[in-house]
Amino acid sequence: MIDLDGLYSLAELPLLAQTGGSFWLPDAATKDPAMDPVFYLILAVCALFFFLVVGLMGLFVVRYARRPGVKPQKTTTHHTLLEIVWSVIPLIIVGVIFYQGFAAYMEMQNAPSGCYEIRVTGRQWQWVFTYPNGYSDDNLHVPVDLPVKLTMTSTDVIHSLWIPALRVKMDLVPGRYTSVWFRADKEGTYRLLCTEYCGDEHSNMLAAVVVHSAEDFQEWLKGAADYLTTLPPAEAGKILYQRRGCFQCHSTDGTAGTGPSLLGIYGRTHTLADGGTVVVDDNYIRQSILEPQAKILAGYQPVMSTYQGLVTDDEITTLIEFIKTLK
Ligand code: HEC
Ligand SMILES: [Cu+2]
Repeated sequence: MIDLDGLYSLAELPLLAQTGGSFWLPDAATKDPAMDPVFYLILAVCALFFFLVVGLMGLFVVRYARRPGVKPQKTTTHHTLLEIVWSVIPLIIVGVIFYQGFAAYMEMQNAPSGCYEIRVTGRQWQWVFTYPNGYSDDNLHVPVDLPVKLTMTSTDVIHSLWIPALRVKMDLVPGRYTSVWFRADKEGTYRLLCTEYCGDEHSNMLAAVVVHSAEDFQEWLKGAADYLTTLPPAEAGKILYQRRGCFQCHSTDGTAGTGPSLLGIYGRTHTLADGGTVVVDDNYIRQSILEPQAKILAGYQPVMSTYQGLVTDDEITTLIEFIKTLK
């Protein structure tokens, strides 16, 4: 039996504290983020009008309060110049905000050519980042100074990728692709959150963004998948069980969660929701991972979505070996 309080626990996912930055925005890990000036412009306009409106209101309440013995006088009902002024000034302000916002939005949407591309899959409740060499990780590793484009989709419900330090935020929608791009210009580790309420464990749908120097990144990418070949399969499977988020629904100590515990299931005969039975063997586990909806265990909801494309055959083998050790 492998000790599960090892390295790869959820508690380890860095809930990195915000450092630097202003009261309003965290320190940017990217040069000249397009949205910052727009944000401060809108904030300034709001603050200005807040004090103007509330200030005048207070002044008028005092100045024009009803007093005994003073009769209300007939006042002007209409003042063309004033009306033009209070229409045109806001129109100009709104026009400026629109222009600034639209320009920033276009810059955020249109990725430059030559981006480094990473595929992102959101699922309940885990991020999976797949690199051009086919390796998938649960954290986002990127090279510094290179534009990176994320092509994203979801296997279940809508999720939303948010990296405050890089000023990007975009929904992941099942059945279609969305994308964002950024260029990190400061090495370091930043936080990535899901910002679309997506079920029970939404608040734990976190990941780290690790910005490496160009050489470190290549080094990391070469070595990242090594554990699959260097560790015994069952231990590699234990790491994958954490990295692919199986632990969020399946315990290894016998307690049932969203999904059944994986403790001691190997070799047992299970009853399915349709009344049939199945022996838990390698093929059944493989099918449970790739086509979870094919055989539903009695007493559970069909909420596990497919890992098709998110685990390789070798990875499935290690997961099976890991499940076998859970006795
Ligand atoms: C969102 C929650 C969720 C996640 C994440 C999840 N599963 Fe499941 N899984 C379930 C549920 C619910 C069932 C039972 C219903 C069914 O059979 O589909 C199940 C069933 C299974 C079964 C069959 C269990 C049995 O006793 O018959 C296996 C094996 C399995 N999952 C493996 C995995 C592996 C491996 C992962 C990670 C790669 C994983 N699951 C991720 C929810 C989840
Ligand atoms: Cu989510």
